Amino acid sequence: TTDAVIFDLDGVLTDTAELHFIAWQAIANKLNITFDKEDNEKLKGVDRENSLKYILAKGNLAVGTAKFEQLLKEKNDQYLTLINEVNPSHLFDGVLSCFAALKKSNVKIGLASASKNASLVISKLGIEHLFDFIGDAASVANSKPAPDIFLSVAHGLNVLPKNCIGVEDAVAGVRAIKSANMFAVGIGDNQILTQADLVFPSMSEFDFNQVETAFLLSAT
Ligand code: G16
Ligand code: MG
Repeated sequence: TTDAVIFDLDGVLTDTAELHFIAWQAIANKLNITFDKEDNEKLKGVDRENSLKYILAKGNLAVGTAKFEQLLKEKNDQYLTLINEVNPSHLFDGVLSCFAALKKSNVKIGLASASKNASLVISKLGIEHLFDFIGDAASVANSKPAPDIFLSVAHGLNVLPKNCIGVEDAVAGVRAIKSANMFAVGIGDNQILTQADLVFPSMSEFDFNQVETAFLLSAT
């Protein structure tokens, strides 16, 4: 049985990648490191510290701890300014009807985002009341592709991981779901999300009946 569906945020419920991109690009510019859309793709689902490490490595730049912390803060300050503009119109099509279908089936809804700003974005989107549990990225030891955040959300929802379905748009996120021993639904390109058990091109195509059928079949 499906006890819960646990969603990723960026790329599944809304597109904050563009805002992360603007904020990281400002940092990279200052450091004279080129940072383009292709780089940003690689940072999807990657936590803040590891994203900065990626940018510094690209520029062959080493910085001390204090400078590293300052850059993280600068990036986040700008990101916070940008997400201040997020509103319910930024919610991806299909999310509300998907959540309604889950509620109707008495399936719990969880959030497993790598973002420490996830709760803020969720409230800006106007959907916080629809979640049974929102994971805290700051409290888990290992970020995606480690299973930690998905496991902590299952725990917070008081359900067993094997009865959970995870929904992700990033390769590292799908790996995290599979490592957590959950059924993985990918949102995006099935040529890229090859480890997912089922893939939909976007949330508007997410069909809970189809997901449940595939999940039940995979469990037998
Ligand atoms: C998101 C984004 C990443 C971002 C990370 C951490 O992950 O995809 O690009 O670096 O959160 O964000 P913050 O700096 O706000 O803690 P997810 O898991 O929601 O796709
Ligand atoms: Mg994502």
